[in-house]
Amino acid sequence: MFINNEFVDARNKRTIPIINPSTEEVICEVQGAEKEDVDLAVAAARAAFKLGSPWRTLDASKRGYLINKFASLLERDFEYLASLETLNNGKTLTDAREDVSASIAVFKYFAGWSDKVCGKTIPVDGNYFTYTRHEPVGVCGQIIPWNYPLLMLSWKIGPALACGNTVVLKPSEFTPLTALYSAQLFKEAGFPPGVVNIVPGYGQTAGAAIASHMDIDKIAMTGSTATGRKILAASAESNLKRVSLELGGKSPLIIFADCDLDFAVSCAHSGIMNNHGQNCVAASRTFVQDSIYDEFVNKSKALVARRTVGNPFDPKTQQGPLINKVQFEKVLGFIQKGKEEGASLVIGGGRAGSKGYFVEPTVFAGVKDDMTIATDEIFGPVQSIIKFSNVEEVIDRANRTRYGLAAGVITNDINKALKISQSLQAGSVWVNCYDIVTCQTPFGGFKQSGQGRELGEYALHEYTEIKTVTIQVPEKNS
Ligand code: TXE
Repeated sequence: MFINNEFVDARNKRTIPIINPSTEEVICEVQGAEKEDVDLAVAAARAAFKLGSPWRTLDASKRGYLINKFASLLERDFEYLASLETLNNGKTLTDAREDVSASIAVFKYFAGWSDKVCGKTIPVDGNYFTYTRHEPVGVCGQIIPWNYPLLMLSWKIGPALACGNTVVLKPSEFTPLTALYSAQLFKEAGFPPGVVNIVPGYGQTAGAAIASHMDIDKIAMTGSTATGRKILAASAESNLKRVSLELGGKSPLIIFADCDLDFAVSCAHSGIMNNHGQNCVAASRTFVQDSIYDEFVNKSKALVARRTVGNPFDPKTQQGPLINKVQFEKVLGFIQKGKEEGASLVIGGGRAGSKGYFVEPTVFAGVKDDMTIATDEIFGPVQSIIKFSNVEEVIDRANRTRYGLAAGVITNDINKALKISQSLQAGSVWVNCYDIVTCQTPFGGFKQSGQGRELGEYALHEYTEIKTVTIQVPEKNS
């Protein structure tokens, strides 16, 4: 683990085996942080945050310079990072390269914000001069998942550093390798010791220790809704640390008969199949208008039949393995449930190959709103195609979910697009496109998909405290 700019062992020397999901073989062992290791990392982050410390007294523009320097080191080690991500996560090398590019963009974007986080002067009543300061929150605990390991690190650490915080980040116990590799790049870029600390470890131990820590000021987490609930409860029961959560989804993509059908089929296909369906905004409920339904299903089947599954390092591969045995069995369990509950299996539905956690890309038709595959987050390459007839009905059905992360609509009718985008309860709505997430735009969920927003200017609010300073003045003039 990386504490105070040094790699150190866990106090109790326990390690975690890291598995290659393509082969089920152990790549290496990493240190498994527990509470006492988290305590050390928090102490380092707290010391780095002390008033008068090198980090607190650094010019804001210099923070931006260091973040940019770090981004340039990611660029230098681009191929290594992409390969490491593919080895550890199983996503295709093509996708891993996109993730590294996107992570670099996120760091560069937030580097630019470093010296632009400003307060206001406010014309208050009375003889007072009042201004606000946007101060860093302090020590930030950050817990990230396994589906986009480096990218999630960038979403968390980028804005935290831009605003002047210090960080204790726990990568997923399944995918800590790119986080550990980039740890040394923070040192190389010139960040003072203790500003960024990386503690690989299990959720129930290291994660829980972060969530309930009395000396962590803010926690940001991406993962399941169940874990999000635990984190909120731990905050309430410890020190009421600030909490931002990015959780699960069951996002609707609504396709009207007036669309360009081939485009809609391909958009819906990549909307659910990207990253093997292990994507919080996966278009996991494909609503298709009745008059084009059968043709849509046939074309979706044809597209899935051509999808190449296999070695993620092969440039021809479009889909690698799922992340681990638990997810593999969970996804196959959902497929079984879909069949039992009466959905019609159009293609796929089984394991692909005999080694590694590969699942065939799968399409279900005839899916009803109350079937488990239409209500629960599957997090696998399973498309559920659902029939609808009109605008009012589909809005109501699309919103009937506990989640609210994302949604999409495909139509050539601007009025339908506007009505749908106003009516859906989702943090992101895409019209005639899907899964367009950029570093400049806020991202987060309505309802049980989370709290707060990441990316864009909005992310800065999650990483700053606002202080109002009021000074008595002898006389006030307009
Ligand atoms: O998630 P967890 P899992 C969803 C998806 C998936 C399901 C389960 O539906 O099938 O969650 O995945 C840490 N205190 N998403 O079990 O457990 C954990 O170590 C503190 C959606 O892998 O939520 C990891 O670092 N931390 C999602 C992180 O939480 C705890 C991405 C996420 O793991 C903890 C991943 C605890 N008690 C899964 N328990 C998305 N929104 O993109 C676990 N963790």
